Amino acid sequence: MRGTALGLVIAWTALALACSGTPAKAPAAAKPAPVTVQSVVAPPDVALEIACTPTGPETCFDAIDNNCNGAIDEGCGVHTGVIQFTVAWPDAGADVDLSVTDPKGEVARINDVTQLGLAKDRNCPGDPESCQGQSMENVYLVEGDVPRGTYRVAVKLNRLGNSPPPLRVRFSARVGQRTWSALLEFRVPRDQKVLTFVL
Ligand SMILES: [Ca+2]
Ligand SMILES: [Ca+2]
Repeated sequence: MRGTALGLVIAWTALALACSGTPAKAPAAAKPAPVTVQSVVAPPDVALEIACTPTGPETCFDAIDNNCNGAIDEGCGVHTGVIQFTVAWPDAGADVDLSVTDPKGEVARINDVTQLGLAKDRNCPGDPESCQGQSMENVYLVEGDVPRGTYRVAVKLNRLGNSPPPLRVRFSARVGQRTWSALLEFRVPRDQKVLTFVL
């Protein structure tokens, strides 16, 4: 009898110890911090518009967030993301390059994803079949947390097309809840506009 009681005490103590060693409750997964943009720097001849004016349903391949839902050219076969940089231009013969360098210094490329998660759609005119006369390039964050740091966005004219200069290239950017847009004017090949977004 005494032995049984002692056994119970030992068992009870062991159970109590085991319970006290268990963490009370796993902490809830931390919510990702909101994406805030510390600064945006654009060349003096680039007028960045911050406000979005809804003009109707989304129109494809114009690099404009027509419906002001924060995604640029969604539903058009291009990817969107919490980070998105997009250019579009009206002359299919002109060659414009969008080159985005992520905070680790890696450039987003087609068919590849940078370590931080940036990827690129479309290289126009490139293979004429792929752009079908719709000149547009798009860089986006594939998934995951938004990497903080400096994004360098370079838009470069490689070749003019059939229309006389200037070539007007529509540029739009989305970072978190905010979007920017501007018309970039290019006159001679190798002209380049560089914008930086610091998060
Ligand atoms: Ca949209
Ligand atoms: Ca659009």
